[in-house]
Amino acid sequence: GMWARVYVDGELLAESRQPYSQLEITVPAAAAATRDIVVVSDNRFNRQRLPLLEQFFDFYAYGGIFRSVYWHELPARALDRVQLTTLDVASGRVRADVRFREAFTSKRTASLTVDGKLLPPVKLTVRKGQADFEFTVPEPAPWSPASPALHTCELGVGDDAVTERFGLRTVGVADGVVAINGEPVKLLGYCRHEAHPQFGPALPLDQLVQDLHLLRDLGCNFVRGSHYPQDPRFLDLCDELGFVVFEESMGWGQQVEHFVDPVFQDLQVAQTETMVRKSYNHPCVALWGFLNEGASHKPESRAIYERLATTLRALDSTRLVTYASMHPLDDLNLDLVDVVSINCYPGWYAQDKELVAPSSEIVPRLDAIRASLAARGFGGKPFLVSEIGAGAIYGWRDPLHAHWSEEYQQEYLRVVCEEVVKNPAIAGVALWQFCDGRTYASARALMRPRAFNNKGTLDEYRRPKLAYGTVRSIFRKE
Ligand code: ADA
Repeated sequence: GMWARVYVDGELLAESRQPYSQLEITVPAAAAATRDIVVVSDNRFNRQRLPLLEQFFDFYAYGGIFRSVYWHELPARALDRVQLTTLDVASGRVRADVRFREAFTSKRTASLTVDGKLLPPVKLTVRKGQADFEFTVPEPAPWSPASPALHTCELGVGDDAVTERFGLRTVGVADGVVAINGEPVKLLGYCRHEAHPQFGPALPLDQLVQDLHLLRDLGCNFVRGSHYPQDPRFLDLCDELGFVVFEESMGWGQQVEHFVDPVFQDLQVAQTETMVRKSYNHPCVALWGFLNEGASHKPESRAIYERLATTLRALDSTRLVTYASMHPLDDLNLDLVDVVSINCYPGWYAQDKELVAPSSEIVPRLDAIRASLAARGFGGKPFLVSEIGAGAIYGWRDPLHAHWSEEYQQEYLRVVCEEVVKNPAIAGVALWQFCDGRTYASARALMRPRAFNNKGTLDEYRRPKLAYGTVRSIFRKE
């Protein structure tokens, strides 16, 4: 976070320009018994060095090392990953795409162990470091939110082996909503930032577990990882607990000046590729996204939106492509997506400043957005409310239910959740947001008291606000 250089034995080996992404470095062998690794990280804003990050983002760009660091000692022609794709859920038929770390061409015999059971050896024809084959899981159990069964596959080639955990499931669309294994699933959940006052973005495992237990308690089955790929351990837990995840590469409100910059474009594509390569075996991930609230209503946005959608589909055609748009009435790129995801804040950033009861704006606004989408030919795609919410300062109670009071937020989220649950035309919601999070006050000081985004249903220490019980009772009934 957010930019880094890695030196080994005093030599610069790598530079990281993809915040929240996995960085892999090949360290050359050396005779010395001990090695010296230095990571220099910097979270200052610098458009040239780090074009993916901007000062106007509404989340704090923490510095330092966010995620676990691993050292692997690898043989020559080591395996990289095995991408597993469900071909048939019922029979447990799976396709395995094997990638080695070197682009060699040869024939190899691999050992294959699935769920601890040794299957017959596999003959691999490796071309430019890639091979594929199919196998059948001996005792297949489908993955679903209600029953998140997982399988493991260990592939051994020569002196190397990799283990991948995966789920047997398909993602599609049925009855205007997202479907897992053909079964429609109404998505009820939250947007979540990886942040905590004591840990920054480097959350201990216990905190990841607690976050998911709170989401489960709230009756949620869905998380949008805003606005960057979440910790891989969090996705592991989502796999285990049966959450459906919308994973997106890092973006926030980028404009035409970014879209026309070739360096920005290439990095945007590169970080999106890294995200897919890291997450493809997580059954929890059902939706791929990018460029949260970019200027998708401008013609100049077309090229990069098209490139990103194409990149996602080329790397993984088994999931749904979307992006969170804040331009529901004039977005120019919705033909590219499988799911229309709309961020909107009726009754918070109120349209009508005179309104006495701002929450009365919510349902008419959602109806108007859907009508406009239908009129433009997007009515057949699932409609997901990818953000909606209102701010409340923890502990601020007010009998007049003023803006920023817990009561105001409670009433707001009640109206939203009731509408989402009862309206079959809404595929789901990712409420904004799970918990309060540190941001910058520079550009919007009067909208971000404490320099926090205060729209959490919990505060930054995960203390529930009044709305918690309200969301919980509505979602849990569903
Ligand atoms: C946007 C944005 C969020 C947050 C939110 C808000 O929708 O995607 O990150 O800034 O607005 O609180 O206004």
